[in-house]
Amino acid sequence: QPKHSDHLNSEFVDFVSKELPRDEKTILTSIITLLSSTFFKNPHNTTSVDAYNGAAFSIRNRLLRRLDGTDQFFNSIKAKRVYYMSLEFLIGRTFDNAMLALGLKNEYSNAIKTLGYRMEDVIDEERDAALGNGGLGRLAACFVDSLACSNYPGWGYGLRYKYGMFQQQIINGYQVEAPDCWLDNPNPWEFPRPEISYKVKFYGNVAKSATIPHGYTWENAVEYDAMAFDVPVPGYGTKNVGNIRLWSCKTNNLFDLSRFNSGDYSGATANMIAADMLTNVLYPNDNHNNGKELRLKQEYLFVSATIQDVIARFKTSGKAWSEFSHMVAIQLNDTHPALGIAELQRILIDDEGMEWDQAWAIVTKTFAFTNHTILPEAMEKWSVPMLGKILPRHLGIIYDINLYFLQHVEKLYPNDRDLLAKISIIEESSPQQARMAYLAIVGSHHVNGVAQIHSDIIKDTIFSDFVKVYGPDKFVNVTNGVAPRRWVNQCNPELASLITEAVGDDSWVNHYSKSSKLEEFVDDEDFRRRWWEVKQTKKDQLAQYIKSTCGIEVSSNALFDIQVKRIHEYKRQLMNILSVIYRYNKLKNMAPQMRKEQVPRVVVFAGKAASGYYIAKLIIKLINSVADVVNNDKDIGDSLKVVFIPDYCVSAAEVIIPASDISQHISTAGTEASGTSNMKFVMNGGLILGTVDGANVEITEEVGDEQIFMFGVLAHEVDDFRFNQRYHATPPDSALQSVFDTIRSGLFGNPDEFNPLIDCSHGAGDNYLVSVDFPSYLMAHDAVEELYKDNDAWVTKSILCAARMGKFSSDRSIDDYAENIWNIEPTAADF
Ligand code: OX2
Repeated sequence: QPKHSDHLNSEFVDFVSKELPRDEKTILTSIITLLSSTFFKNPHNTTSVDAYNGAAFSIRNRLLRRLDGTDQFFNSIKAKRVYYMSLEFLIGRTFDNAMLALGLKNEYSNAIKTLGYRMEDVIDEERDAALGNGGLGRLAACFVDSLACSNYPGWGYGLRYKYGMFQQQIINGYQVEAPDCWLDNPNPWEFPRPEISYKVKFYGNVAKSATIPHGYTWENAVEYDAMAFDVPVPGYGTKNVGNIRLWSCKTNNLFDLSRFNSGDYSGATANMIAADMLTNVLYPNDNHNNGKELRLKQEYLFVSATIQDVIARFKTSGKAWSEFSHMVAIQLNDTHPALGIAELQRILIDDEGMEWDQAWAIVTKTFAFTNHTILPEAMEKWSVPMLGKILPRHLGIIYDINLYFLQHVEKLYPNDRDLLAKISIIEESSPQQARMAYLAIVGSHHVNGVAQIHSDIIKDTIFSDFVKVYGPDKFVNVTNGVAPRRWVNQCNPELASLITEAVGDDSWVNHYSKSSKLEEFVDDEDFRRRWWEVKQTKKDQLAQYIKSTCGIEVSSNALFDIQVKRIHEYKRQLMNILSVIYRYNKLKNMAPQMRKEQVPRVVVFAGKAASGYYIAKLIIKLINSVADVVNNDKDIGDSLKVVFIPDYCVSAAEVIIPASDISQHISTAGTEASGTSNMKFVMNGGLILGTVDGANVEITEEVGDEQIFMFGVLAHEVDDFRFNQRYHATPPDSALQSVFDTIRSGLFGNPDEFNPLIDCSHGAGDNYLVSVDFPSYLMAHDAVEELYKDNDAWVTKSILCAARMGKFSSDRSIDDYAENIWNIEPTAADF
């Protein structure tokens, strides 16, 4: 560390310890300074992109000062820290969120106006940071937001993918993927930290250490460097600023000059390209694992750099190793970072010279594991030969962890060979597979599901053997939540000001249960009118968005019926579009006068399908083919419109969600662990049409079952249908049959193309019970329509539901984790 002169030091200290002035003049000057220096612009060639860059970098400078202050503050009080390890952070945009958090949106808007731009347009210049697939990644983003807003000493750790979630185009009704080059423009929301980088090894072999008694050395490995980028996370209404530290693999040092000199140009860059690949792309699979070698390497690069960084920070505290788990809590966001367990054990033994038991005690007091799914295709398993090749030392450690674990099980349940085989971390298939969920359970002090029904199901099914071994207390529930900052205050300022009025101030933004005050206004006619006007405004905005993204005109007087999420069989967008076909047929068969009396409806879909997921892509095609027919049918007009909005992403969700009258969360019972968009819709005054699944169950408990449209079989009934031969042989009911007939008639194009969809909607292929739930689903739709005719009754439900969503703030989720799992305390930073 260079020593500064006292004089320089005191100036510097003085500068960083003062908050920057918050007046408009200072802000305008900071933007102009950035434009004319950093961005090399003058008043004649500045565009709205430049205005965005100037304002965004100006905000970022404020955030960085606070991030540094926060970090130093938590160091000074030697706070226990929590690290949320996640391969995905679906952040979306930051600019608006940051201005609101700092309470400077008006000031920045005025500065932007002075420069000749409109804030709305400037906000639209920002590219989404789409480093995640769906719910799991967005949850991680909401959680770091809550950590920051509630003053917890917590950071996220992740990977800085050069290409995020692919961009989805719809061409002739088909999904076409294009790369997401989100880093083409300067990114104000990351700060490169070249001084923070770690070596990460792959391949090679292990040998007994000559110096460390129980240790091994890892030799002949290929080494890469992971470098840190810090992404500040603004806290709303607090000085506290959190951080997501993202790792990127360094490549420049891998250029092979000697090969270049000998004319071998591709050889000269081969190693660079291999390194680059490691943090190049996000795997675009939601709830699906495909066991690829590159993915394993991504996971290990992430895990190794993170654990090294956490240890380095722990060491600056000067505390003894026995204090490690009092200073550090690590949450594993699904099994993707589960190798961290083996990595920490390796470092403690091979580098720090500990004995196995001492190291293992530290590991198991540090990690906790969140499970997000019970879908078998999502369970991570790594082929043992592949693990052994890429991470030879870790495979050895996993074998040892398993050995000691199985010895423990054997003591509890002697001679139960079956149990040992079922519970072993190593699955005896050919080749053998390492079950990462099992490693995560064995290496963690707590395991949680993400909604009560899901936490119950994992204890009763996929993890029941572990409950036998560890007892029930290791398995807990933490119901998911969403950040009210983004999902109400930012995306729906119109509604936010109504809530502020009801509550009396804006304290609900960080204390969301205060929104219960809304309930007192449910009989206030003027308030109800304004509540409905807000919904109309948001529907108008969505209608505009639909016009500009799809070229379709929709009437905002229609009922807006929305299903937006990843396309997946278990989420049953297929059942939705089949019901749309049914509705279309029904309208077609009506006398024109009667048709006019029906509640007009706009059915909105959006969502990406994994690039290799054939059925999901075919569902998108069917939706678009149906939309084509329905939207161009003159008889139907505004009675029914079908829209597939392309490229669903966080910033699109911010427009779509506030505009729903009804939203659909219709997964087969037992399959959606939680769902989180359901919470966002209700907070924005939308009602839910849903199954008894995931967080729908707890939302029902909170808002009351008379407020919500629930249908379908229950989770415990599902297997009876799934594996029931007699049921498979039963033909679909007449409504569903008529829909199949329509598809087969060729109305939506080549009917053969859609045969696979018909096959998985009835009989033995109907794994997600579309045909079982279809009749009750149609009835639920009728109930929705009936209620919508009575605007008063509808608005009442809308207000009551929104008022009762306090539980679903991610601040509550984070408080639950902090208290029951991490044992950490919030402290408002004092700097
Ligand atoms: C998702 C789950 O499918 C969803 O139900 C849940 O709300 C979300 O995680 C956040 O907990 N990949 N994505 C998920 O699980 C996995 C695995």
